[in-house]
Amino acid sequence: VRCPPDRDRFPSEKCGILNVTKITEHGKKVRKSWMSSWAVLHSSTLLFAKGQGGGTSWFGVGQSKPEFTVDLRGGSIEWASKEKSSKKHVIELKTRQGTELLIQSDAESIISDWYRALLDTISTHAWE
Ligand code: I3S
Repeated sequence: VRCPPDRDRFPSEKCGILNVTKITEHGKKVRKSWMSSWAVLHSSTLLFAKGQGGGTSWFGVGQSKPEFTVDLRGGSIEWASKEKSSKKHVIELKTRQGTELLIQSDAESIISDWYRALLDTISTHAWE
């Protein structure tokens, strides 16, 4: 996995391509729309940017724009139940702002690493 080229502008503890969809926004259910996205974890922020052409471009560098950022402070994660998605290896991420996301990868090792990293981040920033 190639990480963002501009490490000074976009430093990251972890990054990679994941499948992601919102399921709730500001407490309201929204229609699922899975997309493949660059995920970048930096400090207590998780940022998703739509990849282009296999992930070589990066916002600020190519045309892709940041899609959305998630503030992990006060958030929570769990493995999603079967009712939430028919996909394998799905993490449900809830934010304090009332946004819920599903994050998925077909590769178990990749998603397990993300689970650990997100849990670490959430624990570290829980009381901010
Ligand atoms: O929870 P749902 O409604 O079964 O989610 C599926 C739908 O979002 C579906 O889109 P359309 O209903 O717009 O065709 C997606 O293609 C599926 O991937 C969603 O289910 P999974 O189980 O893959 O999260």
